[in-house]
Amino acid sequence: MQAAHYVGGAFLPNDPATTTFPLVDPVDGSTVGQVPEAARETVDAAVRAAREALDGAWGATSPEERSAALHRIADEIQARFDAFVDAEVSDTGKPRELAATVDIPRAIGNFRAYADLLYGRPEQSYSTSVPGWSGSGQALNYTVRRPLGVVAVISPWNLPLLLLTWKVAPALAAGNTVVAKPSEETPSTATLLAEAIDAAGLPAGAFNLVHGHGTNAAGAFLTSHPDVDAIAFTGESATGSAIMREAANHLTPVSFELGGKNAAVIFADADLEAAVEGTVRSAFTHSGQICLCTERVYVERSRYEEFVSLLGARARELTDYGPMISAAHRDKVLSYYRLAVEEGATVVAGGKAPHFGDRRDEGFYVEPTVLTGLPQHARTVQEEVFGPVCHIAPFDTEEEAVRLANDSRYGLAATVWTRDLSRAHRVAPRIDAGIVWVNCWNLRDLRTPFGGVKDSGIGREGGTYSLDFFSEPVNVCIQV
Ligand code: NAD
Ligand code: 6OD
Repeated sequence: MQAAHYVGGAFLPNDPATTTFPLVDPVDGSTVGQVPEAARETVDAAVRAAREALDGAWGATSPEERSAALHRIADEIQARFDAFVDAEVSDTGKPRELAATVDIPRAIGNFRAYADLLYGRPEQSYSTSVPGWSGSGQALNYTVRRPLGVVAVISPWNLPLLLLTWKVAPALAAGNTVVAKPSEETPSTATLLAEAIDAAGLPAGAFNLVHGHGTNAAGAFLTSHPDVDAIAFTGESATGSAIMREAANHLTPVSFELGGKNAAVIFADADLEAAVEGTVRSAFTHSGQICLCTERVYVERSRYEEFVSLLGARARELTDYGPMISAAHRDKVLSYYRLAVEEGATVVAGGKAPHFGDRRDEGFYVEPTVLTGLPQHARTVQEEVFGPVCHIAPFDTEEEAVRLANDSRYGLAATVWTRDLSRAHRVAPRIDAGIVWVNCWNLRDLRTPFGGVKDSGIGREGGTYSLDFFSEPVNVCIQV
């Protein structure tokens, strides 16, 4: 899969003069391709193309036409399903089953959901009466929504197509044009998406794609661009801060989905087997490289030892897991494994790089790891690792459990495990997080609000929340 920029309805040729950087297979560290690095002029051309499409063919579309276009994009992804799975697996090293059951179906689902959500949005209207007004004082007020304009979409490497389309679909649905920059680590499914959008027959410039790095490169050229009307970003909290500083210059609105240090709270009355299996999924799916993954587990003291022993055993059993995205990320995760020991942790499972005796030994793997024994203020308990690791600590009361779960600069997601319905209703809304799952994890309904509090984000996406962000309400007042 050869990554390419897609600007104004055409793929830009990768000629010998194009600056490129290597695409690395995280499974064995080999170089599998070259990715073009967008110069500032390429980003400018993409923004220009997006502006022209907004003032032209895409800007003139009706909601019905946009809905049909989004369904056609979904059809085109479906028609290339295997190629999308191959590309996602190749870029990330994630298990094929994960890409085939989550990443690519969800990307299709994102387009279908917003194609359908375009309808049935109630808008406000008021019959107004202002006594003493010099005219009739009678008016009809109603609200119309119009697109924000040219939207920059910047996405990370962990769920490359899922998270890119999570923003591109509602942005297009609301009538905006898009310039997207995927992570430099995972350019392939984004390029295939441009092919699918091209085949779906969207007007030139409605969707544009540039590849490249973030800092002082394509990402920053895009987010600091004076003709970009909104920025939708998913990635690290520190990157969000950097982008916000740039956005401040033009007062560009932002929607941010950022980092997490998510807590699981397991009460003694929980179905412990379900809580263990749920925590295996929430801590180790995609080797912990999902922003929603659990890194802090709090278990009521009477079941603590039992839970630690069961989760440790399950972590040691895991064999079919993928690598970290890069050597740098592997090194970061391993540095946290070492730090945890320096901070006094007991390593219940994992704690190092595995040895497979095959080509994966050249890749970027780390073992699924379970830790105990750290104080709440330890860096390993407070900082996002973004790897397959969780720390387990005991608690004695419901009050303490809530306090520990909330003792974090992050607030993205949490899970609560209990059979006591009243307790579930009591505890869930007290946790500082945008999403609280009870007796499950990552069960998604695309109409629900998605996002985080504190350092985990700004705003909410999903359902009408995304359509609201990507559009501007205009009040029309007609005297009658
Ligand atoms: P990252 O912040 O390093 O990069 C994300 C994207 O931003 C990439 O495309 C990158 O090139 C670009 N970028 C980097 N610096 C930039 C700059 N100065 N200006 C403009 N663009 C810039 O994140 P990552 O390492 O790709 O992803 C992992 C992080 O993302 C973790 O912190 C994880 O928690 C977070 N994440 C959050 C969510 C969520 O929904 N809250 C989802 C997925 C990942
Ligand atoms: O499921 C989603 O819609 C979503 N935005 C997931 C984010 C996962 C973070 O890695």
